[in-house]
Amino acid sequence: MDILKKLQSGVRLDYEDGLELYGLDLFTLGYFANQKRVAMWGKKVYFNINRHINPTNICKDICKFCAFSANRKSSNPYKYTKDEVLKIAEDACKRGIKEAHIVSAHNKEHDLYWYIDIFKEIKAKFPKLHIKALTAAEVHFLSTLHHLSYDEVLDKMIEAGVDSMPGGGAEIFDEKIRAYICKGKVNSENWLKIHELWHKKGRLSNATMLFGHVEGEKERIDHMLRLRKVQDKTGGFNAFIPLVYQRDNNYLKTDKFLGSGEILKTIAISRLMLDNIPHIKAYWASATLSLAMVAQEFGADDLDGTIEKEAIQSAGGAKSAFGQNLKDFLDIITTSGFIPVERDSLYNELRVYKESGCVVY
Ligand code: V47
Repeated sequence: MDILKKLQSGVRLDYEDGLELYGLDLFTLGYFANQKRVAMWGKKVYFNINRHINPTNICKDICKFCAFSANRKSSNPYKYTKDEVLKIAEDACKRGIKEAHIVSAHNKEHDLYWYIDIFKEIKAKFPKLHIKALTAAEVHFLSTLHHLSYDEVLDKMIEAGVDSMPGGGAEIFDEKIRAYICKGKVNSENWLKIHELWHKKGRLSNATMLFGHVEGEKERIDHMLRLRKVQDKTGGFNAFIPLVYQRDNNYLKTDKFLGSGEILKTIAISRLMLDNIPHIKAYWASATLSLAMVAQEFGADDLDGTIEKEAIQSAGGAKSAFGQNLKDFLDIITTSGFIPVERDSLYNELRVYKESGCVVY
């Protein structure tokens, strides 16, 4: 069957189909991805009110693409104390933040028990605050540090109050590219295994893909299909997040500057290939808010959140350091002809806006 017929019939697409999709023109791809998006979510655009907290940037690993780590060109090593993290969480809660997204570098001075204490204290003080914390790369680092199994680390996270896991550390699963860009980090098989174990404990998580560096279309499709396979087994991924590579202040040089057409194509293809992952997040911090909004016409249905303080993409050159205010979200979503929907971290709808500032429920 030719690829257009496959898209029309809605059959599941395989690896070869994925590669063929890149050969289609942007608007054909957008048409089919948008059809799926509208069938699933109508004209709703999801976002949440969240706060990123990155307790340290001192890292034992050396990922070529990372500008956040203190090993990088603009080294500015820091390590928050527990009191500093608690204060950030407390201030954020006063401003109405509903999710703390806590991820960090791999630093043995911030060991598992350091995090466990923090999570417990945050949960005790702010029981309604959703804690989305520790990437699979951190889980791997902490399990190695303490000679604990992944299961044991995940159980301790749950006991301490972690609600969901973020999708970071996935980068690109292809082993050759991974060895080149982030040797020493959790391998692909273990990244997927950790999420599968987490899902089997009844918990949800997200999955990212870092693209626009030295990988190509083949590695992107392969990455999506490895996620789809786990999702077939567990159903535990809430959202897929294609992260646009930021090129400044790091050691991963690329010839190309990823164009907006290629970004939109990849987002549209992810909507078409990942037929079992409910949400596709166009992460405004890495794609820019304007392009993330356009991506809502190309298969995405989510923008991520207000973030307040963004350290990873902005270290690499993105204009995201100070987050995004709620009014900007509401304005850009409504003036683009979509319906803003504030969600919680698990995609339960909290507030649907009819037009900027006007709450439907
Ligand atoms: O894993 C690092 C990426 C990720 C660069 O789960 C870079 O809801 C672009 O995972 N250019 C961390 N990306 C961020 C992340 C995330 C963000 C928002 C929401 C969620 C979620 C997860 O940032 C890392 C890495 O892949 N990253 N350096 C860079 N130069």
